[in-house]
Formats: sequence, C-alpha cells, structure tokens
Amino acid sequence: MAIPLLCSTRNAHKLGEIRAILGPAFEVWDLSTIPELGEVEESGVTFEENAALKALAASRYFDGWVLADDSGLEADALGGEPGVRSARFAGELATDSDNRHLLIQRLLALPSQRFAARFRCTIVIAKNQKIFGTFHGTVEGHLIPEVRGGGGFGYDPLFIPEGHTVTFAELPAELKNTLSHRARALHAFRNWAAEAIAR
Ligand code: ITT
Repeated sequence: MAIPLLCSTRNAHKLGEIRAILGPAFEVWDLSTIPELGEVEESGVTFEENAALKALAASRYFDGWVLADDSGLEADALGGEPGVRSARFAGELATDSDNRHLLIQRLLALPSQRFAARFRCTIVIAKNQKIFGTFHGTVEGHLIPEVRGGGGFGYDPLFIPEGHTVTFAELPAELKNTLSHRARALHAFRNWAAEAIAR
C-alpha cells in the first residue's frame, strides 16, 4: 500500500519532480490540503536548517510523515552564491527568470569562461514535530551565461551536469530525475524508508 507523505513545498515544479522520482510507493500530498499553514520563514543559514523549519512547520498540521526539500545552486566563482538564497537571489519576490538574469549578469562580469557549480538538495523527514531523517544529494556541473532549453525550472537552463553537453532544461525530465541532486537525496530517503517506514 502507498505510504502517505505530505510534501512541505509551495514550488509546483519541485513537487512534480518529487512525485515522479518517488513513484507509486508514496501517496504524495501537497500543502493545498493545509490552508491554515502560512508562509514559513526560511531563516536558516544552511539547506538543512531551512528544510527542518519547513518540515516541522507542516508537521504541526499533519498527522503523518512530512517531507521538506531545501535546495539551491552554488557557483564556485561567486563564493558559493546563490546558495541557500537561490529562490530569493534577485530579491524577496524574485521570479525564476529574475534570478537567472541576475546570475547571468554576475557571471558575465567575471574573467573566467568556465564556471564550476553544483546543485544541492537536503531532504528532512518529520513526524509528530520530530525530525526522523536528513538526506543530502549533490550534482556537480558548470554554468553557462545564457538560457538554453525550455524544460525544468529555476536555474536548469544555465546548468550543464557533469558528463553531459546540454543543460538540465534541455535534457528529458526522466533523465534529470535520475541524476539530479533531488533524485540523489530522495534515493537515500527511499533506502531509509524501506527499513524505517515501510515495515
Ligand atoms: P519551497 O521552499 O516552498 O519548497 P522554493 O522554490 O522556495 O520552494 P527553496 O527555498 O528550496 O524552494 O529554493 C530552491 C531554489 O533553488 C528554487 O527556487 C530554484 O530557483 C533553485 N532550484 C532548486 N532545485 C532546482 C532544480 O532542480 N533545478 C533548478 N533550480 C533549482
């Protein structure tokens, strides 16, 4: 029987990827089922702290397993920026397009031609307002200072994963979902869940 899991995110793209990666073993609910949960302030300074804040906040309203994903992009040439501020890089109300535009500007101002970068994802699992597990996933690659491809979301059109020649936004979604930071963190979660939840 599928395991009910509340996904504490307001990002529909993220939710879609989580559903696709976890498959039918999990019945993934979203925050539309919990209108009383307001915006969670992501005041942490690490992905782990922010994922924990989101997981614990939703766990107050849901009597079951809760999953929160905090993720972002780190560019070496920018000292790890945008990092935990990936969603708000160009400001509190920034769109994905605003964030990409600012990142392209920042990269074009640098002398280097190749920009090593990685996506990181941290998944925190909570139940009854306690944290039961934290799982990490990373994908290395490099950034290009132009938008390429129409798939994915966020910084995908700027990021070429290691071993590939096209961006995440040019790869089929199924392929991104086998090698992404999110896929890797969720794989670790699934291994843990097979022992800890599904017994
Ligand atoms: P929730 O907090 O509601 O889950 P969010 O979009 O604010 O949604 P984060 O705080 O984790 O999520 O910020 C992650 C940002 O990093 C996201 O807005 C994207 O810009 C970027 N990002 C994360 N994963 C990505 C991916 O797989 N592809 C492209 N960009 C990604």
